Amino acid sequence: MKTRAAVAWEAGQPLTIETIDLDGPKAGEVLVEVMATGICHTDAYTLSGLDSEGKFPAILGHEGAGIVRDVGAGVTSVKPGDHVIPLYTPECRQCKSCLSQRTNLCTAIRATQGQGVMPDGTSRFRCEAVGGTRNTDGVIFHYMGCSTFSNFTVLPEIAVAKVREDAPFDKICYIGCGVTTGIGAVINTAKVWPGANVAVFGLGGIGLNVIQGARMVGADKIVGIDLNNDKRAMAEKFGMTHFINPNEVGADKVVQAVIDLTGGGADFSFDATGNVNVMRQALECCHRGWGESIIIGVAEAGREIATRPFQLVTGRVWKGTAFGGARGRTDVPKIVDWYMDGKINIDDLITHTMPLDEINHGFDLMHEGKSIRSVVVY
Ligand code: NAD
Ligand code: AHE
Ligand code: ZN
Repeated sequence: MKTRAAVAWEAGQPLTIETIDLDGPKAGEVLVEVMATGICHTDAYTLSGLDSEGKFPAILGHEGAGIVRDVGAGVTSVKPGDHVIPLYTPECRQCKSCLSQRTNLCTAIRATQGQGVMPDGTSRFRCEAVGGTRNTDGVIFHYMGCSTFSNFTVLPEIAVAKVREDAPFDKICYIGCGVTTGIGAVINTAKVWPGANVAVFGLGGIGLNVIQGARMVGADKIVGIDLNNDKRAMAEKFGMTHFINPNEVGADKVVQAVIDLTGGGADFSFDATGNVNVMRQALECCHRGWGESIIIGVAEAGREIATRPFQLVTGRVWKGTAFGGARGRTDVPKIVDWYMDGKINIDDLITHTMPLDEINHGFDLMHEGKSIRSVVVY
């Protein structure tokens, strides 16, 4: 079939809207009509060319919601008409990782996903006409197993979460990454306790969901740190109690500022910037003896984190989280319920919506710090 998609032909270039060819679902796969997709900073990171797994040409996008339109042989858990959220962290329930119940990092299809292809090693996307002038064989790669910047996409059955049908696509698409990552980091990874003091570095689409999660579990002080003062009002609305701008207090004073505000250091801190220097600050502002710092941000290829081992010797803990530790097919439908029951706020974080043709504007708004989440509605 034909579908419209925003194609990333090469690193650092704007996406272009193309009509491309999409093969139907093979065994164990489903065809999904994407109804809406958010634009996450990770899409911008890969487009920048600094993702070690970034492949071009590709169809980016991993924060979507849509409707199953067709299923391949052997698919049993969803059927045409079902509403689903694509999962860049699938849940096969059979691999060593899934069975361990110790991680959400399902390994069933991770290798091919990182290579931009489906589990059989091939892509379902082609763009013969334009491809002839831009690449040799017309193949376009998948991205994070999702490619939600295409109106129609094909996913493995284990990479879709079936969700209720009364939930609006243009809001619940955000649960496909940002909402689940931020809230899940608090609940699943850190297990923040009521009364804990929390520091959140980066008040964007992920960090604000960390703040929302921290408030949900009854955190006491919630300190937000961002270079952009315009993020402050939204963060306060979501539960931030104190704000630090490193440009105003001095980057070298941020750690002490958090320690002072929290009476000795944060019980939990979160990096939602992707900056390795910030990750160090996030660790070192944690309370001696028990403070835990959770890395959410994705850093460019080649970047490394550093700290004095003494920071860990004296009891601080450094952890990371992918998709907030959530098991997609199990947890995502519950998070959709939380939204529909008014337990979490998504609407206010979606500051912009736009048609696919204006997707590059969504990236611009993110880079300019003017949006929290932009959502493309097909
Ligand atoms: P965003 O652009 O919406 O927000 C980033 C925020 O960080 C902005 O408000 C920006 O002003 C702030 N910031 C940048 N540099 C800073 C600094 N030095 N000090 C303080 N604040 C700073 O991005 P997002 O969509 O919220 O994503 C945040 C990060 O999380 C990205 O690195 C993204 O790739 C990553 N991410 C990880 C996962 C995961 O599963 N681990 C999931 C989604 C996103
Ligand atoms: N390809 C990147 C990895 C980027 C990364 O860490 N991605 C997160 C999700 S970010 C969503 O916005 C993730 O799920 N990581 C676990 C995994 O298996 O990829 C790189 O840096 O090489
Ligand atoms: Zn994301």
